[in-house]
Amino acid sequence: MITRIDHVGIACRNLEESIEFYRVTFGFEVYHTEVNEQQGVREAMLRINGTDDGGSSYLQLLEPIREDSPIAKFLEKNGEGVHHVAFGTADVVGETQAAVDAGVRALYPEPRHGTFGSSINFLHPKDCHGILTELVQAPDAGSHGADRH
Ligand code: CMX
Ligand code: CO
Repeated sequence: MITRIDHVGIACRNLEESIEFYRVTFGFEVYHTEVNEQQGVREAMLRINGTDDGGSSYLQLLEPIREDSPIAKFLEKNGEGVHHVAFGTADVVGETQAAVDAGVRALYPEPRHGTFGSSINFLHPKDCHGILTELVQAPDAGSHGADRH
């Protein structure tokens, strides 16, 4: 079951400038930052609200750390903007399989490492009406999907 919008991923050219924009304009504060080498990003999570499944919803600001990364390629083609939408679930393997069974391509055969040590997979944007869709299982999703800081 998908239980929330976990985050909206936003491609940024300069992480600090985007963080400052969201702070000044909306009052959002940085909740967590990390570098994900595998995904080729430096990222900041801005927590927007908690949800009734014990998780939260975030904006994920993403700056590329490599020219061959998906975010660098996206920026080159489209400029800054919404890159993907991520749904939260307690069962990323099961939800990915359900989407595959419905005819949607998953990008990875097995989940990979995401923010906060979560498990993630992506569904191809061409099979999702133009939206790159991420599925996220929080590290302790078995006991309520709560976040780790
Ligand atoms: N949203 C919607 N459409 C997208 C897209 C996106 N984010 N990225 C690519 N596309 C479209 C392109 O516009 C293009 O369409 P056209 O053929 O009509 O022009 C098509 O998909 C192919 O695009 P591409 O530029 O050639 O890109 P690739 O096929 O090399 O890569 C994708 C696309 C989705 C497979 C790749 O970006 C990927 O593997 N993404 C998953 C990993 C990721 O995005 N990591 C960063 C975030 C990490 C995190 O959330 O933690
Ligand atoms: Co994401």
